[in-house]
Amino acid sequence: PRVVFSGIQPTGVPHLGNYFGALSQWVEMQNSPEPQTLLYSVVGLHALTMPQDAKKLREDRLNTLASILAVGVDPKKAVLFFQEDVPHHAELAWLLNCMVNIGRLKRMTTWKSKLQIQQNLDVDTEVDESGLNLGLFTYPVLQAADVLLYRTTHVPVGEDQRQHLELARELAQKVNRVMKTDFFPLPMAVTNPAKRILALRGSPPKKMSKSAPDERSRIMITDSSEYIQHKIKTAVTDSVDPEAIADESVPNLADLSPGVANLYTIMSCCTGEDTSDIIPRYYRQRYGRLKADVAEAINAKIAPIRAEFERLKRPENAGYLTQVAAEGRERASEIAEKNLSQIKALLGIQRI
Ligand code: AQP
Repeated sequence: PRVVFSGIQPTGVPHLGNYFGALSQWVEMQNSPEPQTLLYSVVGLHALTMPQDAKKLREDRLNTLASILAVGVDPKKAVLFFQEDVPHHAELAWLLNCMVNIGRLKRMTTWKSKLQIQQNLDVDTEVDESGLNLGLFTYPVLQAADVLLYRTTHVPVGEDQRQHLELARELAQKVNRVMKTDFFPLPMAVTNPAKRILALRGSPPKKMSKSAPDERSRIMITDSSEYIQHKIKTAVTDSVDPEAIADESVPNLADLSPGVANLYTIMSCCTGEDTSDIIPRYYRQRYGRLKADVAEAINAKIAPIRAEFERLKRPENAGYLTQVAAEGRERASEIAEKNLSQIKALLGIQRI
């Protein structure tokens, strides 16, 4: 049977990128008739690789758990837990750290872009590596540990996580080869490139992100209808006057400027309609109508999620969230304990 693992950082309320890129797949997989174990985790240890305010982090952990439930993850079907409640993640990460070299991690691009943000640099500027936090540098190893700990076969994630998963596969292969075992299955990324959502602002365009300083660059799954309208209205498009375009042929998504293409992508993710069916309805018109309709489509999609989030966050439901987390911790720990003790035995450091 397949084992599915995926995680999300408690760095803020999830946005449309997190939702379409990852969370909606979590829900989809949960409804598959295949025999499977599903593990979904709020990964606090990963959040600590960037500076965090403890009070905000405490709040965001609960918001993230409530968001996962609000989008429709069913804790009866999936093991839903906080990574930091299961210490085996950090322990396996150490074991895997002993099998990776620095050269391999240097080829990852995520630490560079996070360090650029931290050091306030442009994309093309060289970062000062001496300021690189060791935890941020080995983030992909911890992620490999998250996945391998449960002998995961499938990992539903956004497109940006592919390179990290590649490392998890390499490490699985390495342990299998060195220890002459087939203990680890090779985990497979389950991604959907059509669901990569860009930030609504900023140039050059980056992916929509929870921790980007400008809150208007992302739409959170709890935003009000008015706030969604405002953010979409002020989203960056381009300076082309669509009404002055002479060419009457309908463009492809790839021919459009990133900001405009992103609006079509978001609309398509919300309605399920293909972008090639949407574009002809708006092409060669000013962006106002497209933007109004995109905002409406987003609101229609997230209104029920927002309402459920608000319900779960009421004080009387705090006990329910604690209970979900406690049950998740117990179920995840049981699998983690069994697997990690086998891994330690393979490596020669089992209990005597
Ligand atoms: N813009 C995006 N489009 C599609 N998928 C995305 N994901 C993130 N951004 C987009 C996917 O969401 C899942 C959870 O992400 P994460 O919280 O673990 O960390 P992240 O990828 O670093 O996401 P953020 O929102 O940008 O957080 P911060 O700003 O804190 O780093 C992952 O599966 C990711 O692929």
